[in-house]
Amino acid sequence: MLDGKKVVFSGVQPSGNLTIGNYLGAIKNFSAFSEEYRCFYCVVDLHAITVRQVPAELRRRTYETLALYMACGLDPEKNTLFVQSHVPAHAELSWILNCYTMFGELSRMTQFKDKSAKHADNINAGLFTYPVLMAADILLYQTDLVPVGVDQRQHLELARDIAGRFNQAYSPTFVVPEGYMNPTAMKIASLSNPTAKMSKSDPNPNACVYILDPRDAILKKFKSAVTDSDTVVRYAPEEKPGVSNLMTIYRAFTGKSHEQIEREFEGKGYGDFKLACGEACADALAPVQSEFAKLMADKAYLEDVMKKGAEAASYAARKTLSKVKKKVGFVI
Ligand code: AQP
Repeated sequence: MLDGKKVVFSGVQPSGNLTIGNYLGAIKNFSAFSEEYRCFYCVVDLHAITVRQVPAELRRRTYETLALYMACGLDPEKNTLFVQSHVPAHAELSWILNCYTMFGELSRMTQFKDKSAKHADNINAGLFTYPVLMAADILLYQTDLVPVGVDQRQHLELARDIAGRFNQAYSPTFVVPEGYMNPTAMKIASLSNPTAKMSKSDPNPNACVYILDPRDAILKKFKSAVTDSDTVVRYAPEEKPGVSNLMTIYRAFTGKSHEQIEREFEGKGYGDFKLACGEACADALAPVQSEFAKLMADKAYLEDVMKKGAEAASYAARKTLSKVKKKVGFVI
């Protein structure tokens, strides 16, 4: 609890152009918590450097990610919006928690295995200990609820284990957080390979629809989405992963159920369905894109939001960090 409210924390890496996976699985859900919870939404730039970034692009994307948070409805007066590297407590707690996390636990993380395979020339220690930094992000704010996509479930479980272990070794210190996964958009798959996650770092731009893609690009990407040789729009994730993924996306943008979608496209081909998906997506993203353009035109305002956010986050984070330091026996 902070200020008498339960706490929500989540973050997005500025590691590429944000996709509709990031939007539907995470950011779109964030504003629903703003009234009832004390919300911290972070641009996790420390995480982003676990994979090589071009410095100028990382800097630009950090502003863009913050602007996208706001364009997606996060009011900086009601939510603490900040950049991870502006609050040194994240890195400090991460080091301490490293000493309470087992090598074996980190070795089992599937994201580490996937990213090591993708970046075989740069399997750095940061990539390995990424989940510990994520645990520090969450635990610093005594977070109750973490809205994330299903790909983060394993990391969240580890954060819970680390919190429990620390609490057990000393005395209750951290709130053990729960995940919140939007049941309608836990995992958005790639449009080119529907058995893989849509990922902003995917080198194939047709695999992803980016939040900032222009309307014609969105329509084109949906048109070329991989489906199957059948013609029936039916939800069957194992048998028809491409069509089922498009149905998940269409449902998330329109609120229609799978049954309604199946009825809507009965007797029609995939062409009509893909066009409807593209239009629903482009229509939903249009207001986000125009708000984003306005925000990006005012860098001073974005910097003011970052600064105020970092101050508010640091204040909350320091409380937990000094508690932790005392418990482990540091002279403070
Ligand atoms: N495809 C997805 N479907 C549903 N949710 C998703 N998220 C990411 N992809 C999907 C959710 O978006 C939030 C922010 O993710 P992140 O930036 O911290 O890193 P990530 O999960 O590794 O996302 P990406 O897009 O795949 O980034 P890269 O390519 O840099 O690794 C998280 O809540 C995540 O669950």
